[in-house]
Amino acid sequence: MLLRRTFLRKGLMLSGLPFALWPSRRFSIDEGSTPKFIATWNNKIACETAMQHIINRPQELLTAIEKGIHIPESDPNDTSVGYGGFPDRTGEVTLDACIMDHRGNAGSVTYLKGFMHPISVARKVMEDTPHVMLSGQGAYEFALQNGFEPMDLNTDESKKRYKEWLKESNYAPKINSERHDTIGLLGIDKNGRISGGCSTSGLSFKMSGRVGDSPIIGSGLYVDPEYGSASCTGLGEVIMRHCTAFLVTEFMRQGMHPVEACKKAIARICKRDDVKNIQVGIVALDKQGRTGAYSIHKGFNYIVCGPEGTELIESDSYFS
Ligand code: SD4
Repeated sequence: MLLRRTFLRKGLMLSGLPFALWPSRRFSIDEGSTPKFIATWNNKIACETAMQHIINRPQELLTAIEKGIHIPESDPNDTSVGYGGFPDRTGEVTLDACIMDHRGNAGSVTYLKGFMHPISVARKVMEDTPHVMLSGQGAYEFALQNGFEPMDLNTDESKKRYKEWLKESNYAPKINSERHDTIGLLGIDKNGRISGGCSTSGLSFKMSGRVGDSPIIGSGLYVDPEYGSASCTGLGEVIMRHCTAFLVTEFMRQGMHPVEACKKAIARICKRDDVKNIQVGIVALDKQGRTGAYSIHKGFNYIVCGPEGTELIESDSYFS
């Protein structure tokens, strides 16, 4: 019976479903029911995969998150995560990911080449090493030693787009114009334990060696085991300078609802930075199972999957 309905809000359409217009706040997926998952962008299958896993194995929240994130990581058509992610300006696909469990343990990999599932390598770093973060060659060797299969992450499409990009070699990330699909996936189980993960190939055609916010604990992801979790997407350089995910969880710690916490963090960014051409989107989930999101500009959407069903929601934004 779980996952029995899929809802749409503000007229956004999910694949294969008839168009429907749901006024915001019409249904109660946000009212604190558990288990629940929330993800950046339209990562519907990832969220539902996580949900299905926790229904079958209620104790495995972290594995549910990991399995959910595997979906975009292995999707060749997702050009901002894992296999098929657009390369940097030297033609290399380099991946960033991190994970945090319900105790606040953390693992992360940055600038990882040649493996489809950086989220699983990050989890191994968390569980099997005395460190939080491994980078570049060291992360590569660690993955090899732990049985991960090396592979070419470029697809015909990503090679083609890279060749096209080389003609002008112009780097200017624009609001919502790239296919932004970086996944930040947060979850809560029926015992109120929260965990999260984040995975990306970063900005398309970035400088070689560039690392974004997504693998940085407190920037692209943070789990405060006592109060809530947050994950970010958008221009990593801005997200990192504001320690955005940590900031959101601190606001929840002060008693704010996840929506208010995301809104306040975005307002902080907008006050200090020139954000005319910069997009940042945040999702948050608190210890009571309540969700929220907010972005700088229109165009950010997110998925919530709970006992009532799955809902794709268009985020409210600072600029309308
Ligand atoms: C980064 N925050 O590497 C990521 C990009 C992103 O959807 O979110 N893309 O800066």
